[in-house]
Amino acid sequence: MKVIPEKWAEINQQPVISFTLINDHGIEITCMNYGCIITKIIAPDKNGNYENIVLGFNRFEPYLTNSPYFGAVIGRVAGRIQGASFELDGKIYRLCKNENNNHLHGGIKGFHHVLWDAEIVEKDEEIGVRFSYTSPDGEEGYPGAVHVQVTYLLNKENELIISYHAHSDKNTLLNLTNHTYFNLSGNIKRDILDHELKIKSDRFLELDQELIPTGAILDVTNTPFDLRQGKKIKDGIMTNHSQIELVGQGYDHPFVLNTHHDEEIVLQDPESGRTLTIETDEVGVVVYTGNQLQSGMDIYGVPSRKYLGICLETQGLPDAVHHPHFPSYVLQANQNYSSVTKYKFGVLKS
Ligand code: G6D
Repeated sequence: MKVIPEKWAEINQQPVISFTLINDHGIEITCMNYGCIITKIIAPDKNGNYENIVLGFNRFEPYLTNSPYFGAVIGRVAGRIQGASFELDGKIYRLCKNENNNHLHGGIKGFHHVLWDAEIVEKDEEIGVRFSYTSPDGEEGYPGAVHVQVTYLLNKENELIISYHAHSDKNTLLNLTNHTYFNLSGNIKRDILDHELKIKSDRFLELDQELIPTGAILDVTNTPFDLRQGKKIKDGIMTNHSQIELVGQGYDHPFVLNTHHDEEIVLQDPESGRTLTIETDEVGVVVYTGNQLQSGMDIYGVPSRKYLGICLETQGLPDAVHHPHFPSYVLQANQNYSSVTKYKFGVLKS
């Protein structure tokens, strides 16, 4: 079990450091202090071939200029905030409009675009990196100075545990997630259409034309969103369901989880035999099938295209600040924010 730090680049004369976590079974996770971005995860297939299972870039620069949030921690608020404004304690806050008339994924200088402090963690049973950042009062239009800590730990059970902790000196909003795109085929040999996804979720959120929740919480029964028994991605999205068509012929939807720490999300690729099991204490997960992945990016030597990766962004329900019946993501002053999501890498039993 070891952590290998390596200087990768510089930004504003500050070093961008990559950290490679390696456990005793050969699982490797590479991340960096810019955006807490996960750039690579190496895991075995059913034949013991160790290959990369996430989307990313071979060079640092595309992460600065042209990344669809590959591998990044998203904040202060993941998802969209309608009209790029919200009211809190009787005051109106105006955020940057970085997607048409709305605010997406924490804005232009969201947590994916800041340099975090990093501290290596080495324990007998787990190793990793603790990233920390203090977002100053008013950053991207949000109230409160918020101190955030994100810890990645890799253990001997082939689990990556991401834990988030934060506190603010004023009432504010906080809804953190990780935006890694997974592709279990290995070295991006294929797209994710033949991956199978199982989610213990009876309900999902309806989206409007701007991909913002309408407030309606819909039953998955008899829809392509019923993933309770597992479903091939292509069988779910190659349908004419209005919500599937709305987001560009795919999923880009928040699912409300029925349960926690109960293998509530399982992604698998039958051809490689790789599995990814996700457990979380978060209320929901946004499933995004890379519907808007454009051509023109080099993803570890593979030209970018639609459906090349799938995001499973465990988080609060998007735009909750405008939907009182959604669980709130208001962080009260001096209240402790904490959240944990566990990713377990495995192979199908032959
Ligand atoms: C698109 O609508 C999707 C988002 O959910 C995703 O996070 C982003 O692309 C990368 O805007």
